[in-house]
Amino acid sequence: MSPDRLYGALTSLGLRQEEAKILFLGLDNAGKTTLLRMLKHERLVLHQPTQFPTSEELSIGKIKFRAFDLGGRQIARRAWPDYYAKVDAVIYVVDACDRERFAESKRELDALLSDEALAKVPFLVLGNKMDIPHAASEDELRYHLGITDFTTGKGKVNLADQTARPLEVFMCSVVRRMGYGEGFEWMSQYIK
Ligand SMILES: Nc1nc2c(ncn2[C@@H]2O[C@H](COP(=O)(O)OP(=O)(O)OP(=O)(O)O)[C@@H](O)[C@H]2O)c(=O)[nH]1
Ligand SMILES: [Mg+2]
Repeated sequence: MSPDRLYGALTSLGLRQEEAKILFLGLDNAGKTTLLRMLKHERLVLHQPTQFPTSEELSIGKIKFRAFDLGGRQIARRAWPDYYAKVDAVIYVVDACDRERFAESKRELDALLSDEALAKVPFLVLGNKMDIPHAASEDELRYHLGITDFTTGKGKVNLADQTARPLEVFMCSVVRRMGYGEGFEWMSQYIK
């Protein structure tokens, strides 16, 4: 996706009075911090596992929103619920190559999806690391996350006719800068 389209996708976030609050969640090693750094600095940086929650104002073009990177290690996950109030969107990152942990990732995603505090919040699931040849396909990831029947479609939505919680899967590679822009574009339709 071109920077212009990504910019366009995020424009709606910038029209708000307050910053949108977006949580970056998912297991450790999924690529959350790498994505955040890429969005913020447009370059690839290597990271230590995130030990403490961080929050940053992100701007892409003139658009600002606040992103919370809470860390995905088991101990860090315990703090996730402290951040659920007034969330505008959740970006749930999955390592699409780490099949051994799909079940664990599904458990955490299920817990998030069934949390009352996040009941109406749009979820963008990013299947990351598509640049690695044995990465799972989008269908495979949907299947293992158990959300095949719950995703709401990638097209433009009629917000007035919205009964199901917005939930979609986009495959991406943060290191190749592919895929997540389309995901943001989809998600931005739901952020009012
Ligand atoms: N091949 C490949 N590796 C990636 C990609 N995105 C991230 N990684 C690598 O995945 C590893 C983990 O990335 P992080 O961004 O630190 O993961 P995290 O989700 O923040 O992990 P925690 O902080 O422990 O929750 C790093 O070695 C990254 O370089 C990608 O698109 N492709
Ligand atoms: Mg991290």
